[in-house]
Amino acid sequence: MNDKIISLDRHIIEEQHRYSGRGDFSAILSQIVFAAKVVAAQVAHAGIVEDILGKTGSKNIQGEEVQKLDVYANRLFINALNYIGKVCVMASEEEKDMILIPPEFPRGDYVVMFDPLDGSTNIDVNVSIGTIFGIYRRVSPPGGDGTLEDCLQPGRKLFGAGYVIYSSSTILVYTTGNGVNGFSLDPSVGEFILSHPNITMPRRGKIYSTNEGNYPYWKKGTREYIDYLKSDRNTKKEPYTSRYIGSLVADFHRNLLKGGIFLYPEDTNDPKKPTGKLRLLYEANPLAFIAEQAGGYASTGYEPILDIKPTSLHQRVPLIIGSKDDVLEYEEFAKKNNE
Ligand code: P6P
Repeated sequence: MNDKIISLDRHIIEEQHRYSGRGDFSAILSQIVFAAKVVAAQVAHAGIVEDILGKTGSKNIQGEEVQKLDVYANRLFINALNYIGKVCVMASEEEKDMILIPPEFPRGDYVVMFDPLDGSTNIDVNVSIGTIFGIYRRVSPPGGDGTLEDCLQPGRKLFGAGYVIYSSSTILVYTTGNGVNGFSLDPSVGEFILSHPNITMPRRGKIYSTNEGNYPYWKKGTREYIDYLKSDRNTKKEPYTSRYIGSLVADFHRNLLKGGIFLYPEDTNDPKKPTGKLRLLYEANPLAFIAEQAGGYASTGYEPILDIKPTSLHQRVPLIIGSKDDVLEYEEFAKKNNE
């Protein structure tokens, strides 16, 4: 048995001295880890346990069919965080409004945003899915309920962020602003163990990830960029490789480790997606924080994702994220988008 094993719990404690030190943030992360372990166990059996397969027949506020596992994961993260006295307000993709702490529990100094189970339409076809989370310190006065202002902070203010990918193995990747580390769940002991220390994203990749079915609806510069990647005119002098899973966490995780660029640009055809499909608060911002901490970059094509001042809980943004030189090169092409 390797005595150099670093568990996630140990890593969180060792990181703790870098911030408040009171253990509040560590307690939040530990609760997220607990909920992720429970979700991982359910996802592993989703193919078997009929009662959480298939749709509830209801739709979430995005108007999307809600899979039972979505509902389950959402409740799990809320109930894991609302009673510990460290959180004052939460927001979830599955909840129309911000989530206040029940009156019987104390309010804390942190704000948690999360997408409990992103890519859930892939559950029934056994494709990797994920949880994405971001953690802020509150900006409203201590003690009382959290506010919308607490939720609408720019990504640049993130205190911590991470994701869990439920796949052939369950991996949790997180940052508190001191680099990015990945931990693999060892089901035999039920612990996340450090497996990807100090993740850094290659400056330039050779993979691009996007839904090319939307090509006709993209703006001029975006179309020209994808054509450029598929030609020998790009810096690699050969076409990039196309890899698209259709599950954001899975596509992001691969590009984080191998390098590459993921694009979900604005879509001029779908009135629901004039500024893209993905959500700023609990999808783009946490992944952008991780990308920048790993030496990558995330942009709308026109500005850094992390600089955006949010205006609503579920606002969508174009998301161009990955290897820094690739994303910067896209920004040059995007200058033609509004010609
Ligand atoms: P499209 C999954 O539904 C999701 O929210 C992300 O996980 C994924 O990146 C994106 O939508 C895929 O969208 O339009 O290509 O199916």
